[in-house]
Amino acid sequence: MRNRIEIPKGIYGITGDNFSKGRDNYFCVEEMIKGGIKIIQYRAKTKTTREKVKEVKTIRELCKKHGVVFIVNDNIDLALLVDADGVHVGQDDMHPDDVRKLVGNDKIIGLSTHSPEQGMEAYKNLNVDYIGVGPIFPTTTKDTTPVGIEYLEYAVENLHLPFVAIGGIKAHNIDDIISKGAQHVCLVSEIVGADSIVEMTKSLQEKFKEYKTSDNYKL
Ligand code: TZP
Ligand code: MG
Repeated sequence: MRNRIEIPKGIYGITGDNFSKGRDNYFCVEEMIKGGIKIIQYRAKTKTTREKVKEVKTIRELCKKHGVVFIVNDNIDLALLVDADGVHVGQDDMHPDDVRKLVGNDKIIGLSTHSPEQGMEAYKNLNVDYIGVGPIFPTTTKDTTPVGIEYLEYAVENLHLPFVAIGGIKAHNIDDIISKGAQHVCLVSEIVGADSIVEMTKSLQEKFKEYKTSDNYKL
Protein backbone atom coordinates (compact mmCIF):
# COMPACT_ATOMS: atom_id res chain seq x y z
CA MET A 1 0.00 0.00 0.00
CA ARG A 2 1.29 3.44 -0.93
CA ASN A 3 2.05 5.83 1.95
CA ARG A 4 0.18 9.09 1.91
CA ILE A 5 2.18 12.20 1.05
CA GLU A 6 1.95 14.70 3.89
CA ILE A 7 0.69 18.23 3.25
CA PRO A 8 1.96 21.20 5.30
CA LYS A 9 -0.12 22.05 8.34
CA GLY A 10 -1.68 25.47 8.82
CA ILE A 11 -3.47 27.64 6.30
CA TYR A 12 -4.16 26.12 2.87
CA GLY A 13 -4.36 28.91 0.28
CA ILE A 14 -6.60 28.87 -2.80
CA THR A 15 -6.77 31.42 -5.60
CA GLY A 16 -10.12 33.15 -6.05
CA ASP A 17 -10.29 35.45 -9.06
CA ASN A 18 -13.68 36.90 -8.36
CA PHE A 19 -13.03 37.74 -4.74
CA SER A 20 -9.63 39.40 -4.96
CA LYS A 21 -10.66 43.01 -5.61
CA GLY A 22 -9.22 42.93 -9.12
CA ARG A 23 -5.78 41.76 -8.02
CA ASP A 24 -4.47 38.93 -10.20
CA ASN A 25 -3.82 35.39 -9.01
CA TYR A 26 -0.03 35.72 -9.29
CA PHE A 27 -0.06 38.77 -7.02
CA CYS A 28 -2.37 37.05 -4.52
CA VAL A 29 -0.16 33.95 -4.37
CA GLU A 30 2.94 36.10 -3.92
CA GLU A 31 1.27 37.86 -1.00
CA MET A 32 0.09 34.60 0.57
CA ILE A 33 3.63 33.24 0.37
CA LYS A 34 4.98 36.41 2.01
CA GLY A 35 2.40 35.79 4.73
CA GLY A 36 3.85 32.34 5.38
CA ILE A 37 1.54 29.99 3.48
CA LYS A 38 3.15 26.65 2.59
CA ILE A 39 0.53 25.15 0.27
CA ILE A 40 -1.34 26.77 -2.61
CA GLN A 41 -4.10 25.46 -4.83
CA TYR A 42 -4.67 27.03 -8.23
CA ARG A 43 -8.45 27.22 -8.71
CA ALA A 44 -9.90 29.26 -11.58
CA LYS A 45 -13.51 28.56 -12.44
CA THR A 46 -14.12 31.31 -14.98
CA LYS A 47 -10.96 31.25 -17.11
CA THR A 48 -10.34 29.57 -20.44
CA THR A 49 -7.88 26.68 -20.59
CA ARG A 50 -5.46 28.88 -22.55
CA GLU A 51 -5.61 31.55 -19.84
CA LYS A 52 -5.15 28.95 -17.13
CA VAL A 53 -2.11 27.42 -18.83
CA LYS A 54 -0.41 30.80 -18.94
CA GLU A 55 -1.15 31.60 -15.33
CA VAL A 56 -0.43 28.19 -13.90
CA LYS A 57 3.07 28.13 -15.41
CA THR A 58 4.09 31.33 -13.66
CA ILE A 59 2.49 30.43 -10.33
CA ARG A 60 4.07 26.99 -10.40
CA GLU A 61 7.53 28.58 -10.76
CA LEU A 62 6.80 31.04 -7.96
CA CYS A 63 5.80 28.22 -5.60
CA LYS A 64 8.83 26.14 -6.55
CA LYS A 65 11.15 29.08 -5.87
CA HIS A 66 9.75 29.40 -2.36
CA GLY A 67 9.40 25.70 -1.57
CA VAL A 68 5.61 25.97 -1.45
CA VAL A 69 3.51 22.90 -2.31
CA PHE A 70 1.52 23.52 -5.47
CA ILE A 71 -1.81 21.85 -6.24
CA VAL A 72 -3.99 22.31 -9.34
CA ASN A 73 -7.78 22.11 -9.04
CA ASP A 74 -9.81 20.07 -11.56
CA ASN A 75 -7.31 20.01 -14.45
CA ILE A 76 -5.09 16.94 -14.31
CA ASP A 77 -3.59 17.87 -17.66
CA LEU A 78 -2.49 21.25 -16.31
CA ALA A 79 -1.03 19.65 -13.20
CA LEU A 80 1.01 17.26 -15.34
CA LEU A 81 2.03 20.00 -17.76
CA VAL A 82 3.69 22.07 -15.06
CA ASP A 83 4.74 19.13 -12.87
CA ALA A 84 2.61 20.36 -9.97
CA ASP A 85 2.92 18.61 -6.63
CA GLY A 86 -0.65 17.44 -6.85
CA VAL A 87 -4.22 17.75 -8.04
CA HIS A 88 -7.51 18.37 -6.27
CA VAL A 89 -10.77 16.88 -7.52
CA GLY A 90 -14.40 16.98 -6.46
CA GLN A 91 -17.08 14.31 -6.21
CA ASP A 92 -18.21 14.92 -9.81
CA ASP A 93 -14.73 15.10 -11.31
CA MET A 94 -12.57 12.20 -12.50
CA HIS A 95 -12.56 9.39 -9.92
CA PRO A 96 -9.43 9.43 -7.72
CA ASP A 97 -8.52 5.90 -8.89
CA ASP A 98 -8.36 7.15 -12.46
CA VAL A 99 -6.52 10.31 -11.42
CA ARG A 100 -3.97 8.10 -9.67
CA LYS A 101 -3.45 6.12 -12.90
CA LEU A 102 -2.65 9.34 -14.71
CA VAL A 103 -0.45 11.07 -12.13
CA GLY A 104 1.33 8.09 -10.53
CA ASN A 105 2.21 7.54 -6.89
CA ASP A 106 4.45 10.56 -6.39
CA LYS A 107 1.78 13.20 -6.62
CA ILE A 108 -0.67 14.40 -4.03
CA ILE A 109 -4.36 13.81 -4.70
CA GLY A 110 -6.94 15.78 -2.73
CA LEU A 111 -10.67 15.04 -2.82
CA SER A 112 -13.55 17.27 -1.73
CA THR A 113 -16.02 15.52 0.57
CA HIS A 114 -19.34 16.83 1.86
CA SER A 115 -20.59 14.14 4.23
CA PRO A 116 -19.37 11.53 6.73
CA GLU A 117 -20.12 8.82 4.14
CA GLN A 118 -17.93 10.44 1.49
CA GLY A 119 -15.20 11.05 4.06
CA MET A 120 -15.26 7.46 5.30
CA GLU A 121 -15.18 6.14 1.74
CA ALA A 122 -12.10 8.26 1.03
CA TYR A 123 -10.38 7.19 4.25
CA LYS A 124 -11.06 3.50 3.83
CA ASN A 125 -11.07 2.87 0.12
CA LEU A 126 -9.43 5.65 -1.86
CA ASN A 127 -5.80 6.30 -2.58
CA VAL A 128 -6.01 10.00 -1.77
CA ASP A 129 -3.58 12.02 0.35
CA TYR A 130 -6.05 14.38 1.94
CA ILE A 131 -9.69 15.33 1.78
CA GLY A 132 -11.56 18.62 1.90
CA VAL A 133 -14.24 18.79 4.60
CA GLY A 134 -16.95 21.35 3.94
CA PRO A 135 -18.42 23.77 3.26
CA ILE A 136 -18.58 24.08 7.03
CA PHE A 137 -20.43 27.42 7.02
CA PRO A 138 -22.49 29.17 4.33
CA THR A 139 -20.33 30.69 1.60
CA THR A 140 -20.87 32.52 -1.65
CA THR A 141 -17.57 31.25 -3.07
CA LYS A 142 -19.02 27.85 -3.94
CA ASP A 143 -22.55 26.74 -4.65
CA THR A 144 -22.77 23.81 -2.23
CA THR A 145 -25.02 23.38 0.81
CA PRO A 146 -23.12 23.84 4.09
CA VAL A 147 -22.50 20.64 6.03
CA GLY A 148 -22.10 22.28 9.45
CA ILE A 149 -19.57 21.88 12.21
CA GLU A 150 -20.88 18.34 12.85
CA TYR A 151 -19.05 16.91 9.87
CA LEU A 152 -15.84 18.56 11.07
CA GLU A 153 -16.29 16.93 14.48
CA TYR A 154 -16.94 13.60 12.79
CA ALA A 155 -13.77 13.98 10.71
CA VAL A 156 -11.62 14.76 13.76
CA GLU A 157 -12.93 11.67 15.55
CA ASN A 158 -13.20 9.15 12.75
CA LEU A 159 -11.21 10.03 9.65
CA HIS A 160 -7.58 9.29 10.28
CA LEU A 161 -6.23 11.03 7.24
CA PRO A 162 -5.35 14.69 6.71
CA PHE A 163 -8.36 16.88 6.05
CA VAL A 164 -8.71 20.52 5.10
CA ALA A 165 -11.62 22.35 6.71
CA ILE A 166 -13.17 24.77 4.21
CA GLY A 167 -16.16 26.96 3.51
CA GLY A 168 -17.26 30.21 5.12
CA ILE A 169 -14.28 30.25 7.45
CA LYS A 170 -13.23 33.77 8.46
CA ALA A 171 -10.85 35.41 10.91
CA HIS A 172 -13.73 35.72 13.38
CA ASN A 173 -14.70 32.02 13.39
CA ILE A 174 -11.43 30.19 12.65
CA ASP A 175 -10.89 29.59 16.39
CA ASP A 176 -14.01 27.39 16.39
CA ILE A 177 -12.41 25.29 13.67
CA ILE A 178 -8.86 24.98 15.01
CA SER A 179 -9.98 24.42 18.60
CA LYS A 180 -11.98 21.42 17.38
CA GLY A 181 -8.77 19.84 16.07
CA ALA A 182 -8.49 20.91 12.42
CA GLN A 183 -4.84 21.07 11.41
CA HIS A 184 -5.38 22.34 7.87
CA VAL A 185 -7.77 25.21 7.23
CA CYS A 186 -8.66 26.94 3.98
CA LEU A 187 -10.11 30.44 3.65
CA VAL A 188 -10.59 31.77 0.14
CA SER A 189 -12.48 35.08 0.15
CA GLU A 190 -11.21 36.09 3.59
CA ILE A 191 -7.61 35.93 2.36
CA VAL A 192 -7.71 37.00 -1.29
CA GLY A 193 -10.25 39.72 -0.46
CA ALA A 194 -8.30 41.15 2.48
CA ASP A 195 -6.91 44.68 2.19
CA SER A 196 -3.52 43.23 3.11
CA ILE A 197 -3.28 39.60 2.04
CA VAL A 198 0.14 39.36 3.74
CA GLU A 199 -1.12 40.60 7.12
CA MET A 200 -4.29 38.51 6.99
CA THR A 201 -2.33 35.36 6.16
CA LYS A 202 0.23 36.02 8.90
CA SER A 203 -2.39 36.55 11.57
CA LEU A 204 -4.32 33.42 10.51
CA GLN A 205 -1.16 31.29 10.58
CA GLU A 206 -0.48 32.56 14.11
CA LYS A 207 -3.79 31.06 15.24
CA PHE A 208 -2.40 27.55 14.97
CA LYS A 209 0.18 28.33 17.65
CA GLU A 210 -2.56 29.11 20.16
CA TYR A 211 -3.92 25.58 20.17
CA LYS A 212 -2.23 22.36 21.05
CA THR A 213 -2.76 20.22 17.98
CA SER A 214 -3.17 16.52 18.44
CA ASP A 215 -2.00 14.22 15.70
CA ASN A 216 -5.33 12.67 15.04
CA TYR A 217 -4.32 11.01 11.83
CA LYS A 218 -1.69 8.55 10.80
CA LEU A 219 -0.10 8.95 7.42
N1 TZP B 1 -14.98 24.03 -1.46
C1 TZP B 1 -15.85 23.95 -0.45
S1 TZP B 1 -16.29 25.48 0.10
C2 TZP B 1 -15.27 26.25 -1.01
C3 TZP B 1 -14.64 25.31 -1.78
C4 TZP B 1 -13.70 25.57 -2.87
C5 TZP B 1 -15.14 27.71 -1.10
C6 TZP B 1 -14.62 28.32 0.17
O1 TZP B 1 -14.47 29.70 0.03
P1 TZP B 1 -14.62 30.71 1.23
O2 TZP B 1 -14.58 32.06 0.56
O3 TZP B 1 -13.45 30.51 2.14
O4 TZP B 1 -15.94 30.45 1.90
MG1 MG C 1 -13.63 20.16 -9.25
